[in-house]
Amino acid sequence: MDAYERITRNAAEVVTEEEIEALADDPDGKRAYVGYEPSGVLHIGHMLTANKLIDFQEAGFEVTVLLADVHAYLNDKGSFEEIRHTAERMRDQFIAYGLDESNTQFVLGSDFQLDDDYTLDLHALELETTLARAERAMAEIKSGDSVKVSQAVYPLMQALDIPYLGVDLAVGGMEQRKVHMLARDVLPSIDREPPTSLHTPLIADLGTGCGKMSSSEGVTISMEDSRDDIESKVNDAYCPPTADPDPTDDGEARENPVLQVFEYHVFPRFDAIVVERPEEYGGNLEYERYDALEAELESGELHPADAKGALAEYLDRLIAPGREQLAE
Ligand code: IYR
Repeated sequence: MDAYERITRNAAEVVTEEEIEALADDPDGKRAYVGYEPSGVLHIGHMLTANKLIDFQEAGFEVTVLLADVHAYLNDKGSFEEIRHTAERMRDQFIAYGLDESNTQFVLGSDFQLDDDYTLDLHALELETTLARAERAMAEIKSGDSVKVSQAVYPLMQALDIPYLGVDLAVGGMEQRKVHMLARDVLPSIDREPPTSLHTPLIADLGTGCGKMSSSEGVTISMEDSRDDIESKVNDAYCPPTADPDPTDDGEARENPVLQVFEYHVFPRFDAIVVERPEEYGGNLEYERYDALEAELESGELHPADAKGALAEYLDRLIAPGREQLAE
């Protein structure tokens, strides 16, 4: 797999292909980043973009992880002291998960976002952006109740992080895309380059196959889960024998989250997947590619219960190092 293929595999969107191709061909000094609001422990949402960062490292990029303490504060996630404490604990979990320690720079937002230059540039962006635009950019990150001024400042700071961190490319889930589009539009107004970005898909809730898997609602998998927790969550997961299930009776779109977790979490991190089956049921199955597993689930060769057994096993392997690290 060449650098471009590795970087863009499993991406829902890249902005733009030409820019990413040029970066992939650039021999050195290229940098990608993701920002995370610090929260208790790493969960499957963090792991999805972390997988992408691992792809970037394998393609020769340097990687920055922004532990966005000021953003979490603006998003009402607790006192500043609590958030900062959480941020420090997250670093070790990212390393346990598989980010290459020698090539990952961890930066706290408050290390540079409170500096004079940053603050003045932020005010310059505030002058260039309508409230309505800032609010729209935030719609998928924070929704509901009445909008606070902090929610208008938040996406402008996220845009400004890109030049201040000196990175070439921003990675995030699809819910971050409007912030990155805002960054493309407004940064040139303060003489900064429009940034390149890459977005990972949203994965449906494990239990229902609807909506988006998140730590705040529905079923999620985190580094705190024991092997038994993982097995029971995966056993209860929605997994019809198709990658393209029908909508619910209420017309809500559904995905097959078991297949999605195989595609976006398991296959990128293992060379081959073995599904264990007793001899009388045909013996073990081995897959080197996600497509082959999906095709055999569709054809009936692979039973959902056996797919779930394998999924729990491989998720546990991904989570075990972080779980051990948390226990220290
Ligand atoms: N908005 C992100 C957190 C975040 C991401 C980046 I990239 C930043 O530069 C700053 C914050 C979230 O929703 O978690």
